[in-house]
Amino acid sequence: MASQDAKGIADALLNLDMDATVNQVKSVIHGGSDISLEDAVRALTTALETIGKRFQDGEWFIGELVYAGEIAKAAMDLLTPRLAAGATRRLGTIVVGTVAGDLHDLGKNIFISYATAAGFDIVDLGVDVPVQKFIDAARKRQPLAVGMSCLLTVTAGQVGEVIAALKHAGLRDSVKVIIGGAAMTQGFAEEVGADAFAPDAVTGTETLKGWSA
Ligand code: B12
Repeated sequence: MASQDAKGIADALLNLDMDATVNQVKSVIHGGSDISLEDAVRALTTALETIGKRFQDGEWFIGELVYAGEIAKAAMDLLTPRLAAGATRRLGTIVVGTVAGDLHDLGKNIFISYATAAGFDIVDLGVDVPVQKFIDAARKRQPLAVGMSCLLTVTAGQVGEVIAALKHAGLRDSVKVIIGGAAMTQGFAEEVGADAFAPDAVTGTETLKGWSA
């Protein structure tokens, strides 16, 4: 990664500078930078992780966190369609959403960008997704996998409910389930019968590639 340009994007997000972040991402898209689209996503991911830590350490407050999320979303909205256009092979469809009661979407969106870049077609159900919406999408789109994001321990039960509903609908045998987010662990995935837990977007995308092969 040409570190200066990547650092520029990460710094712009860390400085909560919407214009600078968006302009630098546009420059990457239009070939005015030495770094790739994927490097830009990596830079945004690194900055978001730092921002998460600052919040947990009490250095940053909720207003800053929300605005950082808006900036990251604006940048990802520019990058994701380009990443899709650059993917050469179509690897399958993935239905993705953040479970009911949970509004966190930064990690889900990062995962979507990585999976899109790899060649997956994403059906993004958004945040606060009710169980039935996952089931309806799985029935209609017949995806390779359903991906759930969950960051709150109080909403973790939703993951098991979606898996149970997939079984009840007769869909579980034809669809893989992958989960991620701060409230998820490998042990939890095993407990609720998910096929995989992804600690990060890169690992999640690699797991999907394995299923697609
Ligand atoms: C940013 C943030 C927010 C933002 C969310 C902005 C947004 N648009 O998403 C705001 C300020 C809105 C927010 C609100 C709240 N938050 Co909050 N938030 C965070 C924080 C600091 C960072 C999360 C984040 O975006 N990280 C950066 C991304 C890139 O990383 P990530 O989410 O881990 O995603 C990566 C992987 O996990 C994985 N991944 C994630 N999802 C998926 C899905 C799939 C399918 C795959 C394959 C991979 C994958 O790939 C991603 C990229 O590598 C976390 C702390 C933490 N440790 O997670 C708390 C945290 C999750 N929040 C917490 C809480 C309590 C709340 C609130 C209840 C606060 C409140 N009192 O109002 C509300 C909840 C509102 C709701 N109903 O959802 C707690 C949860 C505690 C718990 N155990 O339940 C945490 C852990 C903070 C803490 N330690 O207290 N939050």
